[in-house]
Amino acid sequence: METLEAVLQALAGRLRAARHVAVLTGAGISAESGIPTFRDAQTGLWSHFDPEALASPAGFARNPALVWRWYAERRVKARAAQPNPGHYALAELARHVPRLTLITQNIDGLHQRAGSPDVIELHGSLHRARCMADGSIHDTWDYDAELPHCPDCGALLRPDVVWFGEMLPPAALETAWSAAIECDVFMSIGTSGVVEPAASLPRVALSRNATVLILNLEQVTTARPPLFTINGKAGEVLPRLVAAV
Ligand code: BJW
Repeated sequence: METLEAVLQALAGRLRAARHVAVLTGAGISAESGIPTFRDAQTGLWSHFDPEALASPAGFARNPALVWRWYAERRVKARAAQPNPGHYALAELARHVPRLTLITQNIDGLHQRAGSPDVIELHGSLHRARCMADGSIHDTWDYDAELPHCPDCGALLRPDVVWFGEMLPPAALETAWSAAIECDVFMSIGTSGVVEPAASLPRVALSRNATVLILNLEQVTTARPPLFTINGKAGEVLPRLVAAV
């Protein structure tokens, strides 16, 4: 079995030669910032809440105040959290490769706060709300209201996130899909890889002969070249990888 150092050196070589690197991140990269993941059995957000009830249009229609309370708690937690070495390492990597497309399923804004430019947010943002009537986007709203309303037209606002059964933002999905098709190296970091269409992106990259890394605390797939897998913490592994580039 190859040592972690050997895998990191091999990957660093691929990254040095790459013209385009694509990175997909999930809840795992923010875990070391203290933000609970979705599916972690002990501490995951969804061990306390029913996701279908909260992260779906039907759930919001049924109990908008409960859904808003869930997102308000998460927004406060995200604002109080700090980016961790994993977020910073990806921001640093962008300065060492000709082109890096950073795609995230996270809605916490921590990549941006770590200095990553042009983050592709596949599932929206905790830090925006959307008017239910005309779709207008709001960066601030009445945070104290149990049910915030649009300052322009008075209609109900909703979190500007993507719930189950909803389409992803078309431009973000197209950019992510193109990056998976075109990149030389694709890194999937801290995601369980069960939620589509994001889960398909590493497979698309692999089918186009990119080098693919799956970095996760747990075993999520079997290694076979050009697929690298590393079981470890993103906040520990990514700084070592970027230092080797
Ligand atoms: C660490 C770590 C450390 C921990 N270091 N690692 C095709 C087949 C089947 C179903 C579908 C399909 N196409 C579409 C669907 C339906 C559905 C879907 O995928 N369902 C699946 C559950 C089966 N998809 C959709 O509905 C999507 N819409 C769509 O496709 O529209 C068209 C369409 C609709 C209907 C039918 C067909 C087509 C929309 C998906 C939207 C997902 N939204 C959410 C909520 C966003 C807002 C919010 O945050 O509240 O996005 S759900 C939730 O899951 C959230 C996350 O972004 C997403 C992914 O979770 P993630 O990031 O992977 O987190 P975890 O917790 O699952 O994993 C963390 C991982 O980190 C773990 O593996 C740990 O081990 C690891 N880890 N610490 C490294 N330190």
